[in-house]
Amino acid sequence: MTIHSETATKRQDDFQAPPLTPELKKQMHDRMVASRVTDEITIRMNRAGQGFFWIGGPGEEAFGTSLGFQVKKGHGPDYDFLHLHYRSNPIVIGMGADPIDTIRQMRGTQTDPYSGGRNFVNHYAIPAWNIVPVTPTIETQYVTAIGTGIVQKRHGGTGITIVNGGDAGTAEGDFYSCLNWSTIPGKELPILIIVNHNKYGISTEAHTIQSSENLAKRGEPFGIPWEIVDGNDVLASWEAIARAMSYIRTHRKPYIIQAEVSRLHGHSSATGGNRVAGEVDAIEKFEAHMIEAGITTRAECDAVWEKWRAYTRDALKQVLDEPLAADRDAFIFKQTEN
Ligand SMILES: Cc1ncc(C[n+]2csc(CCOP(=O)(O)OP(=O)(O)O)c2C)c(N)n1
Ligand SMILES: [Mg+2]
Repeated sequence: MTIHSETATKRQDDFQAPPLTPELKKQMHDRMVASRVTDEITIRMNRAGQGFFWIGGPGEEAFGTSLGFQVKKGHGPDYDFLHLHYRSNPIVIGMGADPIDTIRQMRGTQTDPYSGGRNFVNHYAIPAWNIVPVTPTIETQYVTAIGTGIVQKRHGGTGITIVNGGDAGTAEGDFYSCLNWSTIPGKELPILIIVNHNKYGISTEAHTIQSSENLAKRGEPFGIPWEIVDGNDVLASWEAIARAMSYIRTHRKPYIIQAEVSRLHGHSSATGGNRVAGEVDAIEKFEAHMIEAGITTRAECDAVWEKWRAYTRDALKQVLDEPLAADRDAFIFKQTEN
């Protein structure tokens, strides 16, 4: 692990992340599998004509769940605000969201609590947890994050703003607006700026567009501490997030994490949604670690997969009987009501 800031390094030298106990690891594994299985069933729904477009986060479970478990969850400026993107289901399911609600949004039912069936799947909006509405426009979340960052700077306390997005999006000006606004002298903002680097923007390979694979370093001229972490590794992700959060909660200043992640099913249903060979699978990696450490067994892991597969199968059956969003719903669930 290398942290690229003298201030952060000095302060964080003796930093101890909250311990990842065996029990916590098992709970995290459970939510990682829940998230993956939810992606798998929503991909199948798309294929079966039961939902019209799929996009999600298979491959981002290690980093996302590590984040979801460390969020200070609640409503209002004393708690963390989350400005997420369409691959953030591991974070939200990690925070405790029920997979049936993701299936509802995929189906477009009135019972979808995030948008009443009016938005794409994995486009969350959860007022009780400060999850502001996810938009399909990439990178705009790095600008809305400034708003809650300002509120929290003025409010004080330990609540922070978390913004999450992809590598290609950092080429848009919104990313730099976030760096700029969060480092105004004396008015720095408590924002955890995350870039999930999966090496693609839809079908464009990052190396054909970006001058460097190191996007986090772009915070350096702004004086923002940054680090790059293996986002497929739970232990490394857990520690990086803990370190960053501790810095931001205490100093009320921004911090950048670039998480190297896999993209296990391509971009979305627009590119087919098939499983991609040759990418590291974070859940397989975590299971190997836990089995090796004697925390769990292969049979126990299989039981977790089977539990969530049965749960999501039953959930889908239920959701297929629920009413679809209707024309009249166009004027309810407006963002102003969140
Ligand atoms: C403002 C805006 N421009 C373009 C698009 C089309 N678009 C959707 S996803 C995407 C690529 C995003 O890549 P990246 O930021 O790396 O995130 P990833 O999907 O790889 O997680 C683009 C260009 C969009 N949704 N919004
Ligand atoms: Mg990408």
